[in-house]
Amino acid sequence: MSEFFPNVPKIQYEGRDSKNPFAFKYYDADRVILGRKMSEHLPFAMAWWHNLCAVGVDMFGSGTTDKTFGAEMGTVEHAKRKVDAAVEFMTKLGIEYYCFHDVDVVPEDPDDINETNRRLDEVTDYILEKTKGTNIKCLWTTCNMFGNPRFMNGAGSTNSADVYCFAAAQLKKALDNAVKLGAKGYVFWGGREGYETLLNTNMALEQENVANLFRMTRDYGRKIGFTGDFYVEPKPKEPMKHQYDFDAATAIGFLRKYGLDKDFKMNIEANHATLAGHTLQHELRVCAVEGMMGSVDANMGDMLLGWDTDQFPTNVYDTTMAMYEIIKAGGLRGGFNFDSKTRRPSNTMEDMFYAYIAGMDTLALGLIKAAEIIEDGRIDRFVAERDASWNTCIGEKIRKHEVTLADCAEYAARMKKPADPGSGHQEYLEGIVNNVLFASK
Ligand code: XLS
Ligand code: CA
Ligand code: CA
Repeated sequence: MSEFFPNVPKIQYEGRDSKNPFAFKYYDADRVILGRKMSEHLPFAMAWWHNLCAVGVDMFGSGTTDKTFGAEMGTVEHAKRKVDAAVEFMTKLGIEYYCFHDVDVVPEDPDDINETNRRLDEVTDYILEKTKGTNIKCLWTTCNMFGNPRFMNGAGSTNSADVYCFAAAQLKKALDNAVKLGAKGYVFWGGREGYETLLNTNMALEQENVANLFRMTRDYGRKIGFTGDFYVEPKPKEPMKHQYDFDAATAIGFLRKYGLDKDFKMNIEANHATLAGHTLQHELRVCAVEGMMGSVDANMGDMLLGWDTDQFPTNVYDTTMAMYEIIKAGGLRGGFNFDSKTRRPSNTMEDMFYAYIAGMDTLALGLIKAAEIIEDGRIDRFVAERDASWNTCIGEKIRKHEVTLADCAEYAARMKKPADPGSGHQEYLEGIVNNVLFASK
């Protein structure tokens, strides 16, 4: 079979001085950082929907990119050519994982879910056949329960029990496919699980129903031998005005309320973090603190735009602080899924490679720099010193619940006035980060 990307060679690591656009400057898969290979720190994944399906349509204009891959769009033949293109693309970049929604891999039959499921069987068989003998595998799968008009009022949070059952049917099939493809995870992104107005919304009922759908999916998955993680992917808004999985803290609280926190972890997307008014680092820190670090949707937003632009991550400062959190939490259970799309005018096949090379290199550089910050030790030392009072006699007693409020007040009365708590030294610490980032070695 002829190649889909004939102008692109296998991408190799050539180092930071290379000017070759088809080479990694920082991602060196076998290089060992803090005792693990870069490829182990950074299990990269390709998002089927952006890379193989999206053609550059936006609200003001039609597609700019040809993703026909030599077949008529919307046919099973085209679905198979996308599999071929995926394998070539991933092999050339050395990417091991892929992620997909059910309707990314097959065209949905508008009238009969049984026909959609038959197509899913055929094309997932084809994925298995084409990836046999390679190291390409499924990171996570998910269902598109937001695009079709039947989901306009939600899927798990819909007002219609019939639509809810339809969502359940898609979930059941997705779990079957997760087991078939050996996926490490299943993602719930609640695109329509929220509301436009509380005037027509019974929030208590809707949240109860969403939890029930999570529970039934978990039970079915475990029954058929799915041993991976279930993930919730928080997002505060878009498409809905308010989405129930607003941010990591909200989603984790929800899972705990319904006793689902053992089977579920978080899938944190950088662009969703900023839409929620947080940094990616903040969302990852919440996951680390709560023991819910799962997987990452690697991308970035634009601070001047208030929506989900899904740009490739090219901001080294952000990836450094993200990798700092991830390394300290012991790594990801999942991987780094490039839920990113090339800009509409970046419309050549080569642009898809430039984008992935830039994204992979930016995460690799973030990893290198985060490891340097940790090895440098000044920031960790400062935080430990800042909190030193919690290791003193009174500090320890408070932490161990050995004193009452009155005991603390008595201690304060004896002191008369507390000692100066000490400077936060923020600018000094920011200077250290810049020093590590930009000191040339
Ligand atoms: C949309 C989400 C979506 C999920 C998977 O904003 O990022 O793509 O990752 O359904
Ligand atoms: Ca995402
Ligand atoms: Ca997104």
